[in-house]
Amino acid sequence: TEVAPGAVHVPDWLGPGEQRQLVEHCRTWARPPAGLREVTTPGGGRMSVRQFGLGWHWFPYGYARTAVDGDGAPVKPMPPLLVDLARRIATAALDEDFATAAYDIALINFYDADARMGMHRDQDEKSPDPVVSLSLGDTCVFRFGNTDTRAKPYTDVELRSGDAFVFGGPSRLAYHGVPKILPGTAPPALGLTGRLNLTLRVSGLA
Ligand code: MD5
Ligand code: FE
Repeated sequence: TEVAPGAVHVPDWLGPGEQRQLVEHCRTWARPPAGLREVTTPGGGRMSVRQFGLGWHWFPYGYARTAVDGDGAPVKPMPPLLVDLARRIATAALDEDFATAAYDIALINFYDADARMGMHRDQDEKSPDPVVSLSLGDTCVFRFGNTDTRAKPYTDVELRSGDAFVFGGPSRLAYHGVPKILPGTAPPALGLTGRLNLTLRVSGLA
């Protein structure tokens, strides 16, 4: 379903078995060193979403190869399985071939029942290639806005466990956020309380 030009929701991209495997991988990747951590904003606030990176680590507002605002350890490598997923999903969703695109970042966000992500744009990547998002666990309300302002108009979409979403073309720099998690909606077989979101990106950095 195309929500806006270049913004495509692909429900149920991952089957139940693939979702379980990916949650297991995330548990492993989230362990120290350079594991899941809290992110502090330049204003001294703390994001309610906890996060870690593979390939690169994001901090407000840039990328590093070490967990600069965490334990300082080298970031784990970008797993080939995520590179492959990103290339296949972007190619399936958009009218362009991303089979060799240089996906080199996975940012993995964990939302508990009360976590939110405010409206923002992802503009710390130097490449225009699409961002591929995968959702696991609890359903969320995802708010897709517009390119000009963080205010209305926007479209609210529920993202469920196993869904993919691709942000490319004119939607690559749109404002977006996660105003709400729907607690207790994760598939029971996942054994996950809360929501995991993987965003697969091309840094365009050396
Ligand atoms: C999430 N994550 O579900 C959200 C949505 C983030 C982030 O926003 O930065 O980690 S994935 C959505 C996304 C990524 C890049 C561009 C756009 C949406 N977009 O243009 O709407 O945890
Ligand atoms: Fe974002």
